Order: sequence, then structure tokens, then C-alpha cells
Amino acid sequence: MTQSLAEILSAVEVVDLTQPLSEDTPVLKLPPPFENTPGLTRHEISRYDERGPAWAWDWLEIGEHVGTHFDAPVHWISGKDGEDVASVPAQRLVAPAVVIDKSAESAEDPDFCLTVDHIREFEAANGPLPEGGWLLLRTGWDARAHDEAAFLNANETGPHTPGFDVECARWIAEESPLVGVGVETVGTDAGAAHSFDPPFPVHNFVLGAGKYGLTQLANLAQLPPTGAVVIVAPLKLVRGTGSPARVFALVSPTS
Ligand code: 23J
Ligand code: MN
Repeated sequence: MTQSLAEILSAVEVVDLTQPLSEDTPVLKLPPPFENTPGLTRHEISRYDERGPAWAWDWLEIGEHVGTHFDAPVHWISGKDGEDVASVPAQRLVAPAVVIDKSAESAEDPDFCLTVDHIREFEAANGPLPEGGWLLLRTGWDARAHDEAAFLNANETGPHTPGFDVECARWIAEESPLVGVGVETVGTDAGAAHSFDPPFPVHNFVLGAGKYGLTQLANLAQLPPTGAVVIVAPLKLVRGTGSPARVFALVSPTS
């Protein structure tokens, strides 16, 4: 018997992949001479007071690239003629996801980088990567998201957080069927990627290919390696280079 989508949904678990957004949300820190993004600051408009007797509301000051967020192609010079956030078709923001778990490797080595060989190994066990789907890299970094120092993990040599090596970034951009990559860390590139060649290869290649980035994801441990569907909802921000996003995964008990 054919099931309606509504009937299927009644048996689906919704996993929230979004980190809470507050003044304490960790933000990326680039070294000088680069400018940095502000995090979240809330400004009160009224609090059930003389400024608005029956209502409370605030206005927000926030960078586009803060917290769980979406990177649009125009974020990077290689994608400057590509889509801004508002131009991304909604159809591309609802897509299957695979989750590659490298949390043990990342606990051992905070500079761990995913390689094409790791992806081939994953495909050998789980089948090919999904057309138009996301590759979500699980590293265990979400457990650090409440503590900016632990999350950014910087020392005198710079930040040390896991990511993708240069060839893997190029392969994802140019050869894979993926729509983008998602990570638990502050950016899609590894902490040490400022000194890769080219610098920030995920940003460079993936956004340059018209694909997308997703950062600071939570709860990837609750997803199966294949079969989940991810719904990514950034603001429809005209000319936006990125946007804080709400990200959900739909998981069927049988997937
Ligand atoms: C600008 C420069 C470098 C990086 C980033 C932004 C991000 O991580 C981002 O949020 O796009 S690495
Ligand atoms: Mn970003």
C-alpha cells in the first residue's frame, strides 16, 4: 500500500543538528592582519515597559558566519560570481546525507584531515556517495562547542581542529556528486588550513565549484552513516555570503 508523506513522517525521528545560538557561541578567530567577525549581541527594544508595554523584543547584531551556519559560494573569491544565500534553490537545501565518523582519529590527532582514501573506504562499506547530498564529517568536536578555548583549540602555532586535506577538498568540489560538506568545527576548513596550499582549500574549491558549507553542527552521533535526509534553513538573506541556519535531519527507524 502506498503511504502518504504525512504517514511516513509519523514514523520519522527529527534530529536537531543546530547548536544553540547565544552571546557565548564560539566564533572564528583569524590571525592579524585579517578582520574578524563579531558574535551575537542583543539590543533591547522593549521589555513589557514604557518602550512597549505589552511586548518584549530585541534587535540583533551578528556576523553572517556565526554558530551553526551556511557558507554560500559568494563567500569565497573563487565563488564570487556564484550564488548568494538568497539565490540558493530550496530544492538543494533538502538532501540526503552521509556521515563519516572520524571522532576517534580526531581525539588522537586534532589536526586529523579526511582524505579521498577515507571516502573510498566509506564507499566500499556503505555504497556510493549520494547525488546532490551532503558529506557530514563527525569528529566529536561538538562536545567542545560550549567552551570557546577548547572548541578553537589554538596554541602558539595557531588553531588545531580537524578537517579535509587539499586533495580531498578538490575531489569533493570537482569529482564528487555532493552538494556540500558539513562539519562540527568552527569552519569547514581544518584549523591549520591557513598554511595549506592553496589556503583554506575547502572554502576555495567547494565554494568555487558552486557547492556549500555547513559548520558547527551538533548531534551527528545520532545519525546513521547513510539514509538520513537533511533540511538546511539559512536566512534568505539577499547578497548574503552566509547565514546562521537551522539544520534538521530526518531519520527513519529503518534507514
Ligand atoms: C573567512 C576566512 C576564513 C575562514 C572562514 C571565513 C570561515 O570559517 C567561515 O565561517 O566561512 S576559515
Ligand atoms: Mn562560514
